[in-house]
Amino acid sequence: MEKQFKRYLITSALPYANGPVHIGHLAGVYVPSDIYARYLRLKGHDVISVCGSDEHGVPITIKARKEGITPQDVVDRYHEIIKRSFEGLGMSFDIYSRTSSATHAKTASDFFRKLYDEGKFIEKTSMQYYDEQAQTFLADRYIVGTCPRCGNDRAYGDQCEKCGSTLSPDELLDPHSAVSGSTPVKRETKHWYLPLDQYEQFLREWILDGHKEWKSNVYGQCKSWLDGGLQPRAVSRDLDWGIPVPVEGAEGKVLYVWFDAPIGYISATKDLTPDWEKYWKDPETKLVHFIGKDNIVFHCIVFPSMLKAHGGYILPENVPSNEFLNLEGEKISTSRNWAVWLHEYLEDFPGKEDVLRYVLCANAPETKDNDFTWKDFQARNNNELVAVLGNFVNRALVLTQKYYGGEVPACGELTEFDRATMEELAGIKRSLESSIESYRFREALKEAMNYARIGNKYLADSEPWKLVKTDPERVKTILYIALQITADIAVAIEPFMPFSAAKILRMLDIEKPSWERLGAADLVPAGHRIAQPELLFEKIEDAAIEAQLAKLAAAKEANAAAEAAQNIEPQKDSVSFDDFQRMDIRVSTILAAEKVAKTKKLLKLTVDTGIDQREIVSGIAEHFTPEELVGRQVLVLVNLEPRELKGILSRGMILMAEDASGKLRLLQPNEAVNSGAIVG
Ligand code: B3M
Ligand code: ZN
Repeated sequence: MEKQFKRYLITSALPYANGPVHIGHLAGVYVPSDIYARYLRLKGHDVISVCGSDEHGVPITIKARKEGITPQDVVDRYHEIIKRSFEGLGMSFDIYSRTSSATHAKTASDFFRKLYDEGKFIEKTSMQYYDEQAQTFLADRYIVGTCPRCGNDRAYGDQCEKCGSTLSPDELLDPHSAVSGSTPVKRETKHWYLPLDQYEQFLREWILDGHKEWKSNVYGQCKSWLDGGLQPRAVSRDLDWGIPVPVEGAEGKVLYVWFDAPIGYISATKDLTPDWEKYWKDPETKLVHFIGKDNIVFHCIVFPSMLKAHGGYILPENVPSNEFLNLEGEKISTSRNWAVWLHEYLEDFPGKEDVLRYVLCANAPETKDNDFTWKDFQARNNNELVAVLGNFVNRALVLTQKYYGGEVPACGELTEFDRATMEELAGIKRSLESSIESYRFREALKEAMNYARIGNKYLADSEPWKLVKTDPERVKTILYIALQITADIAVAIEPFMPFSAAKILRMLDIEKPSWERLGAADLVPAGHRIAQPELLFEKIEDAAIEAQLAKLAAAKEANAAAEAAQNIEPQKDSVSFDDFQRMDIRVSTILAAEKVAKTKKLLKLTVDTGIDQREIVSGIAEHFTPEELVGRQVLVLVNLEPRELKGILSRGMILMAEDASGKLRLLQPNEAVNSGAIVG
């Protein structure tokens, strides 16, 4: 027998308030957690779902520095964007809090202080990079240098983004500070560490023996951490953004963001209800953390050790975590803008919140990384939501209007076929429940959609539109059943697609039935009058998809340009002033241009150098048409040794600027000048 719980506490990873939320976050964490919370509420459980912005940590200070604003400005901006976009998507958090709140500062500070007072930390000094010019210790991210693995000279002290290696600041060659650019020195600094090694035994028993039911990706990661042996982890940092370490002699030190952030779940609960303790301290509460796979160690190893060290708190019953969602075959990347941002989606597709929820759940990376493509998004909308779900609901409602003026007909005697259909429907509830309760939401969504599939088949096979002429009594029963299925759908899809569920209920003009009534034979009673039907889903046209693909293409182009800008050729060996003086560069005017026959790249240009008129053969035919060149002023190296090309004597060279992508641009004086003017 599975343990029964009195209440549920659901947490969703707190998004960093240094950028908006994208579909990867949604598919990995938020869509699943909302499905779970809505389902439990429908079942009538005592459940709260908490979330909030994670507003501390180095990336926020980096963003602030880059934009010349304060970290507070950064988090204020993104907290708003994230909160609003979550609301737009119908996320049903009972509270969306933030870790810069006063409640949180106190909660996290007290938590640290208790552990400190009880001697649960160890104090250690170590040598860390210090920027003497800026007078600050440098977080790993603030140290830039050359990657020892791939030679990238823009690697960070914690990671090289070019080759993906995890680094430590000591491995970087030629390290320098991202704050001032100066070369940092090593300085001694003191920090507090949570000795995770002391919690190994507890963790082994609790997870490896006690939670074999956890998803294999989560369990597997925990096992490999534990098998690798745990080390003490620093829980403080030298930084001026965060919650101050609440002990004497800790000036300039703050709590490490991964120490304070999970405590944010507790603070959020406090902000939600004065009754918060029963959710955190009563073993009859089921605590479930929804997180992304890069957060597993913090939620399964570090935070439980913190809770254990503190005492008095319950531990999570489960930590469902998904794999990653890719976008059009590539890793989602915030810095490369390779993402579908929730707030932009909501603007681009108003009224289609459920479509995104549907697609992200139907295609969720539950057991392996998965790919989001706009084509698949369109196909799922058009072939599943419109053609199956919308179509069934629409037919049931429209036929009821048409035949009975919207009044639900009475159910007559059931046929064999009716009974078989209802039996099939009755089976769905159980498997839907077991899928959701074991965090298999893709499977659950398929089950929920089965109501519509079966409904469609029921109507297609019984053909009420034909029978209405020959057996009108029978049609009443058929539509009565079709309307009950419609109501089933409203209940079953609510966790997944709350907007559409509400719309169906409005069209049926009934109150939301409880989950337990799912499958009941009288959800929409005979004689009740339904409202006017509207379309539940609309087809998504190619143009909308192409616009999204164009957005991604633009991001790709911008990335290529940015990358090209980084690949600057190193400086050439120096030349003497005399060497330079020997080059005779003149402003010249192009008088004529034509392609050199039988070549792809060559143009024959006739130029007025001021000295004479001459011909120059230039390999620029793939970059410029003859027409766009004629009449332009350019710079010409006129004393370059003449050279014969394709039978033409070329006397000089047109100067061009070439970027790293190989694109050429002409150089011309900023205002017209006489041909022959000397450049130097
Ligand atoms: N802010 C990390 C992340 O978004 C983080 C989660 C905190 S949960 C306590 O990946
Ligand atoms: Zn590298």
